[in-house]
Amino acid sequence: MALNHDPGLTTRASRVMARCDRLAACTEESGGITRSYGSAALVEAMVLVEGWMREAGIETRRDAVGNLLGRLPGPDPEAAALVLGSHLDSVRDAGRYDGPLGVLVALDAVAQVALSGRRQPVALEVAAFADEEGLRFHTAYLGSSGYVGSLDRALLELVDASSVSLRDACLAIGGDPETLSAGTPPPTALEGYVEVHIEQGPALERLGAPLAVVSAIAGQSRVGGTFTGEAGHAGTVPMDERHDALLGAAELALAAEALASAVPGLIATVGELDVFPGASNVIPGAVRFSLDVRAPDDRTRQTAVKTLHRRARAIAAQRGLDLSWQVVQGNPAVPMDATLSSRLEAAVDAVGFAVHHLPSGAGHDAVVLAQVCPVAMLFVRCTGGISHNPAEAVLAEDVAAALAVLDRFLAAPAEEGSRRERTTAT
Ligand code: HGY
Ligand code: MN
Ligand code: MN
Repeated sequence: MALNHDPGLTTRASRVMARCDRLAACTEESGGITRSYGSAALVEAMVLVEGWMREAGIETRRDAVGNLLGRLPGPDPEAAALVLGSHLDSVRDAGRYDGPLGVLVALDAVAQVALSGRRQPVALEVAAFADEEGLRFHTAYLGSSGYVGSLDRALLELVDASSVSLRDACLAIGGDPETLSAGTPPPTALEGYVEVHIEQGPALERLGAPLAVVSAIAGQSRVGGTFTGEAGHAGTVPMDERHDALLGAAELALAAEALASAVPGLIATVGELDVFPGASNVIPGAVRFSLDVRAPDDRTRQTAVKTLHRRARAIAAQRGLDLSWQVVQGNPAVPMDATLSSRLEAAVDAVGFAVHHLPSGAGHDAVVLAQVCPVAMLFVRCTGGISHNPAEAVLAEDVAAALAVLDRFLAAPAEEGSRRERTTAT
């Protein structure tokens, strides 16, 4: 079903895309999009989005970890809020839609409610989370964890590659570390969380469909470690006398690939290798690595992390290396809430699209919000399934489709509410 007959939606979709382009210019590295927690680039992006919220008559605030929140009050100031949003931070050399599309579609849909003057039974809160990717401090979901009040205060002492603490990054983005873990809205104040996000995979393109309702989010383990060997002269140390840390890390990366290729549903990636001292004529003395392991089934993922830890120890022993290994983060697989998802499905159907369901291999802030309220997600097709890559792209008509679905989704409770009022009134 093409929505291009609705000029309003087409115009709104174009505005969302233009705003994604504008946010893409907020970057800490020229020539690409990089926006990490606490960076001036993220501050700039937050200021832009806050301006767009205020233009729409939405009250804005920042919370203790620096998230930007825009609230459309409901009839009862104490009423729970339905939260819609995503994240504004990015990975390194990112695409422009991973995160911002979800924030800006949510903002546009809530702005539409404000414009309509329609009474909502609950407050609507647009959340622009300040850190989902964990690029700078290697712990994902800092923003949403701070929002729900589950952020471990010990993380404030983490330092980045330039020895800047997470505490200072929090202050730089307008957060207030001293009040962290108090939680912005007490968990009881959330009616639910809905996140629109690009699929970051090829399934929707293969289906020829613009949207899908997410069924579950895969569990994720993040490991940080270091192989330490012996730096030496590349021209003089015989091959059989070396303790080359990089070769240890390379063997681990290949072992992770082999294991994940053999176990159904398992995905494993060594995404980072920092080589020390990092000179062409020096045998690597130490290599810091990251390992990302995911699976829809938690037992599969946890077993894989243990297997790879054993393998890493064997590689270190065989090559005369030391090994440090730390599971930095572990998030269980998260099923989406059936009731909230069925409301999303009904909206997709009512707008005239087939209702598809997809699991998410990527992590999302919904993983954290699920700790305190029902969550649901809507995927938007992305070109070639490409993401975490500057080539990330979406179609304006698919953005229009997502807007139409959110409009319908937000209208439904009001109708239900008024239906409830009518029945009680009669
Ligand atoms: O890593 C992820 O799955 C997400 O992009 N944070
Ligand atoms: Mn994302
Ligand atoms: Mn991402």
